[in-house]
Amino acid sequence: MSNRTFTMIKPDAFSKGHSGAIIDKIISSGFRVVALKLTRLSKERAGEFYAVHKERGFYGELVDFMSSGPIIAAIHEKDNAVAAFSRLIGATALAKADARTSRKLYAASVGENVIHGSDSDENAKIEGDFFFSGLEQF
Ligand code: 3AN
Repeated sequence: MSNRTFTMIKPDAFSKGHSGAIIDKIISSGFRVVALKLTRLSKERAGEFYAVHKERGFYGELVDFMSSGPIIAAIHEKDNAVAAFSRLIGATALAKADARTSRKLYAASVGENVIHGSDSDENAKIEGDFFFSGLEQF
């Protein structure tokens, strides 16, 4: 089991002023920051990141939203990171998100849900490599 996961704090977190609180919660929950950057996705790069969802009805909306403003991309480390981070941010289906998770507190909908977390060790590596390179030594 890998001890790293990848996250993006999404444009809605910035426009609503919640990005700082979300990062604070991640760090105070014991995740070490391996890499972190404030950046922006072009439509093309957002489309590439979410290519696995290309056939889904919400793909265009997702690409537009994710390229609409700044994001923070980050890699975090903790024991059993993927599962621990998923619990921390809350379920995609908001009705199932635990109280006090970032999604329960701040998400407006299943699409505009303030934060992404990798769903497997394999995807954490692929997604982290999409934004960062040369991190093996850290
Ligand atoms: P997650 O990334 O939370 O595991 P997925 O993999 O089902 O969720 O979907 C990827 C992303 O696509 C979600 N984080 C969400 O932003 C967006 N998304 C999922 N379902 C919808 C939907 N019905 N309408 C708009 N966006 C959606």
